[in-house]
Amino acid sequence: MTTLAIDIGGTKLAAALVDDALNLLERRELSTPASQTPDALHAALRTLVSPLFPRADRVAIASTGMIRDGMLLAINPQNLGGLHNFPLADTLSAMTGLPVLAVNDAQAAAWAEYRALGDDYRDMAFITISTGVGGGVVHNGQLMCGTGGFAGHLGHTLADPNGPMCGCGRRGCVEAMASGRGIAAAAQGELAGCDAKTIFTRAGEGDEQAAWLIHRSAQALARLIADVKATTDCQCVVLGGSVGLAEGYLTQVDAYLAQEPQAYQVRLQPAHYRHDAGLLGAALLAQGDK
Ligand code: ADP
Ligand code: BMX
Ligand code: ZN
Repeated sequence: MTTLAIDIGGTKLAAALVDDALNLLERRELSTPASQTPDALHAALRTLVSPLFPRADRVAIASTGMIRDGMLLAINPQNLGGLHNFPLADTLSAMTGLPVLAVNDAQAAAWAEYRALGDDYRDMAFITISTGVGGGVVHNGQLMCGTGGFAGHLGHTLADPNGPMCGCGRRGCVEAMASGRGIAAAAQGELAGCDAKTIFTRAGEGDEQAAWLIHRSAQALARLIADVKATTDCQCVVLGGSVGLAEGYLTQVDAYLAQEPQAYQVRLQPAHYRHDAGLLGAALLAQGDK
């Protein structure tokens, strides 16, 4: 069977045809529309999947937001151009005529990365540092989704009670400081208006403010990881997303984590499936693997 896997992020939309052996047969990518209207997302998804779905047997979606009964409910609507909710499964079902499974992007990625770890692992966490900060937890071999889909939203735990407002309505979330948007939002002076990718480039060129913004993100991440270790006693934490996978980032997080007491130390590694972890995790779940 061939799965049309779709990954809906705050910055980019990706889609790929995936076979049962998890090979990516064809992959496409578009920017996520910044409009607040569901119509814009609908149109972008149609453009993305139209060339692919005639060759697919089912659809598997990994999407930013809390996914409940096939609906996308934003915790942080700012990450989706202000869009609060969107009928994800119904939209793709009407568009393709195929059966549809939808799951949160970080939960999906956690499952793919857990399966890539091997038999010695039962407890792990995946954290994406991307437009937002998302998370997925596998506990005793089971992917935690929660009764309402909110489980593992690690980016909305508290980093600093005096920190910046988060788009979820809470002050000082990890996401508000450590995510791509959080890094960009704190930039001042000549870096004001730059995105996180540009800030990483500037840090590489020796810009002190850029380096400080990235350190602040890595430090918030390390504290989050120590909290996750204390909550789940996970055997490893896998980092993904374009910020999480950026050169040198994981090493900085690891260095901050090393400053925590021994009990909070945990193995950190980059996502085995790199930027495709969400796509492949959704495909695996649609294959009935869980
Ligand atoms: P999404 O959130 O849509 O899944 P990404 O994982 O690509 O997408 O994350 C988008 C964020 O990552 C943006 O804030 C962007 O500026 C930043 N980014 C993209 N590429 C890089 C890079 N090479 N290095 C550092 N940050 C990056
Ligand atoms: C936000 C939240 C999570 C998501 C995470 C990473 C929304 C719309 N999204 O915390 O559900 O997993 O961002 O998403 O509330 P990404 O767009 O950075 O991949
Ligand atoms: Zn928040």
